[in-house]
Amino acid sequence: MTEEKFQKRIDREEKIEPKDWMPEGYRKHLIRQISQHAHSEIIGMQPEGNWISRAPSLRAKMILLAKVQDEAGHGLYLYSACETLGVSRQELVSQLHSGKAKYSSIFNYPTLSWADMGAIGWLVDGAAIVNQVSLQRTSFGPYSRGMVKICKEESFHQRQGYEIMAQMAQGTSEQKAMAQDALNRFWWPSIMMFGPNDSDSPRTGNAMKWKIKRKTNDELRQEFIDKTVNQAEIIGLTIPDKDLKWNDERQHYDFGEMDWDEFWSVVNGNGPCNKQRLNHHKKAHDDGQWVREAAKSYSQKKELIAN
Ligand code: BYC
Repeated sequence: MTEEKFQKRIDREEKIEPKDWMPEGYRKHLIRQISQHAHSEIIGMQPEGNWISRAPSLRAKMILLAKVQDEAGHGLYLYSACETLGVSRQELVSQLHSGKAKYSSIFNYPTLSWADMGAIGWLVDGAAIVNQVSLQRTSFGPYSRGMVKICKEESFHQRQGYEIMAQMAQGTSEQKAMAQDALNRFWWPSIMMFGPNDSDSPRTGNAMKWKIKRKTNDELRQEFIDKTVNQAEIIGLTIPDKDLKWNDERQHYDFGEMDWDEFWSVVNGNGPCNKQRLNHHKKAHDDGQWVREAAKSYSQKKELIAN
């Protein structure tokens, strides 16, 4: 098949499946994006895992524990989808460890208080949903199907975060201040999750042509902001952006400029927790070596018996 025929399949909205012919660029683009998405889910367990043992009630602890486990599951769906493209899990993990593969910048910020669990669920999962709802229609079958499952769980995550924020915002003045402080620290990093502006996004052109991405970084960012402003107002918290203002003509909120130096510094490995996150992952991976070896010998033994 030629690239031209492949493009026609994409334009007809046909899903591309792992054994179908695909241009090498399409395959590589998907491996990059899906693996970075998987790494984000797995590294994303760390900031919240930090609070499991300090959750303020048994109910809160059970919910947080379930949420963090869900993130592990999302990572596994995504690694499996990525492996259908002919890359091994081992290769993907070593790309993460060497710094070749990125993961979402948001997980390089520390979680300093219980309110941060609220801010992450509300804003980070909220931003992830906006992005992932659009990815449900991505052109690669396994990625698209994975997104459908993930979105269902993600909307529960967003609600549990918003519930924490709403409760704290209605609590004592100290609790309200904690919620506002978490919003102040997580607002801009959440906006940064959508990536560079379209004019500075080298990957968007091919991603849109191949319908891997269905909406651009700026379109999704605007969607997230439009939907979140009202949620903040309902619970009486203030979004830390003095330029945030409804624009009647555009029928969207106008908003301020992100700190792009901070964004690129975090993306390039120099955020507040980049080293800590990666070192923790490397250690957990090394500590798990015996489990992988045991599983391998067990399956070899089973195969021997079966033959
Ligand atoms: N952070 O040309 P661009 C979750 C990189 S986790 C880091 O716009 P693209 C959750 C980008 O990779 C959800 N890097 O690229 C888990 C590229 O570098 P490379 C995570 C970023 O791919 C636990 C370069 O900058 N979601 O829900 O078109 C608890 C140029 O960018 C970032 C996904 O991964 C960033 N923020 O667009 C709670 C969604 N932004 O690869 C929640 C899937 C950009 O050329 N991914 N870069 O070296 C995507 O939708 C897209 O890949 C992105 C970037 C929007 C992230």
